[in-house]
Amino acid sequence: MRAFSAQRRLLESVRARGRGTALLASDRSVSWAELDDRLDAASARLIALGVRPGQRVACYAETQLDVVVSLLATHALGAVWVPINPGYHDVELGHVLALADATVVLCDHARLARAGARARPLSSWWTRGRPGANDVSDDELALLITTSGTTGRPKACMLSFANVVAAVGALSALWEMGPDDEVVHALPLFHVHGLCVALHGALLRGARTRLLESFTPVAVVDAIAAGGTVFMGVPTMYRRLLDHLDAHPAHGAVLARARLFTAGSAALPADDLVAFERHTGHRIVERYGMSETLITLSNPVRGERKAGTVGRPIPGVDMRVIDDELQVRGPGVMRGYYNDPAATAQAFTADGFLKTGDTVRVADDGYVTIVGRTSTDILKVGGYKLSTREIEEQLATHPAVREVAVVGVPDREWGQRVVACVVPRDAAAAPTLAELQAHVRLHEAKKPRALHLVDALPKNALGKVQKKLLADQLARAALG
Ligand code: MCA
Ligand code: AMP
Repeated sequence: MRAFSAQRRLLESVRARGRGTALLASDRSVSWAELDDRLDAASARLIALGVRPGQRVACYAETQLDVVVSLLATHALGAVWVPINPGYHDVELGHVLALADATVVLCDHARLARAGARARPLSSWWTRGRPGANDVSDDELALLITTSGTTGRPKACMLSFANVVAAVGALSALWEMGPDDEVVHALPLFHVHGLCVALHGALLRGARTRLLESFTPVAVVDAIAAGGTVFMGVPTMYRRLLDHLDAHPAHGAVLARARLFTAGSAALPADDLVAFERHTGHRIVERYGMSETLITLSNPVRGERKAGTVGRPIPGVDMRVIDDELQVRGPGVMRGYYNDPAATAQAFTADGFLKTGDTVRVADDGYVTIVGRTSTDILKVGGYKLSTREIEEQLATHPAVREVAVVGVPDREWGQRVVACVVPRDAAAAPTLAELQAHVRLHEAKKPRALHLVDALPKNALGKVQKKLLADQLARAALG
């Protein structure tokens, strides 16, 4: 008998489960059977809108149930889901839309006007029509995930059905996810962490998902009190949970009822792992991944969870370290960057390993520690990957700015903080931080949080700004 394709496995994991609850949102809950019906209705509507296999369906909306429904409908059609951060401004949105060339852009009402001629309302699936499904092969694209490169423009990672099903399936099996689990989902649905690890992970293993519209510590405590068993978060979320637990230590006993807490997207400070365990009895499982590779390394659920490490390769993943940089190969590694063979060629080695750009240390027992990034042009703020170049391009157009370099300095809550180092045109009329923030028309997380006025930027013999030097100087100044 022929094995199910990856796409079929993904859909069957929704279609075959019946009357139990699949999804819980603030105002309603949906059973697996209802989800199945809704995805049929949504696929009929997508077909009516002209969507065919391989075409892109973009989604520019806040977290809500209909995002999940349309995602699944897109999977059923063999079309490609392109999530867009709803916090994006026109420039960022324009880049993604130009890149994806989507047939439709599903939007919530607040965003319909911004998204151009192909925008359609996300909800209102109740039009009747014949549901569509197209079987596509494992190599066909399921997702295009945009990610910051070292230039101002994003790149899009091509993730196939096989990538998603094999890699997420392996990880969620390792984490022992199952129908008794309820995932407390507070992550954005437009990145790999929230979309693949949390949502697809739950769907593939038959776990319920409780969608929170946004993250707050109280919402997480309440969700676990109501039956949530698994929480996946970025380190900023754990920092905020810890502040909350310091103020309300009794809530530690509520969180203790969960089965599993995981962290990733940025380094979880070892102190926070220890403090969280003291409050809740739970030792967070830290893991590591990228939009380009899905999750490749994880601490174990059974076995030692080592603070300050991201564990070891998950089943199916090969890793090696060349010149301190981690390289990985495995079932989750993307097919390449969409319509960008040059960037793709640069990202891979000749023998198919992806160069992660992360500097690592490997202990004798094989546990890996992420030490930093090889490039100073990429920052992580609250788990969001940012390109300094994109921010610099906008700051450079401010009339009071002669030269600018954006660097990241360590930040307890956010991981890194965006700092603008500016040489003003006229020292007597230097720009203020507030002026620069107002000038940057990008997602909030990309706005500079501090301004450092300088007479000149340090440069090497080739005239390139020495960002590492700047960042080190600023970090030292902040400590002193
Ligand atoms: C942003 N803000 C800041 C800073 N940065 N304030 C002070 N200092 C900063 N450094 C403020 C802005 O002013 C704005 O405030 C707000 O934060 C908007 O940013 P946001 O990040 O949305 O903040 P939030 O609403 O407070 O939410 C924090 C958050 C969120 C819940 C931690 O950042 C988040 O959901 N992060 C997850 C990102 C993620 O999923 N990454 C995964 C990538 P105002 O409130 O005034 O608007 S996938 C990945 O990395 C790989 C595959 C992996 O391994 O997972
Ligand atoms: P993204 O492109 O948003 O998918 O981010 C991927 C990057 O996030 C990786 O290359 C790492 O730099 C970082 N990252 C993910 N998980 C971890 C972790 N557990 N510890 C440190 N860095 C991480």
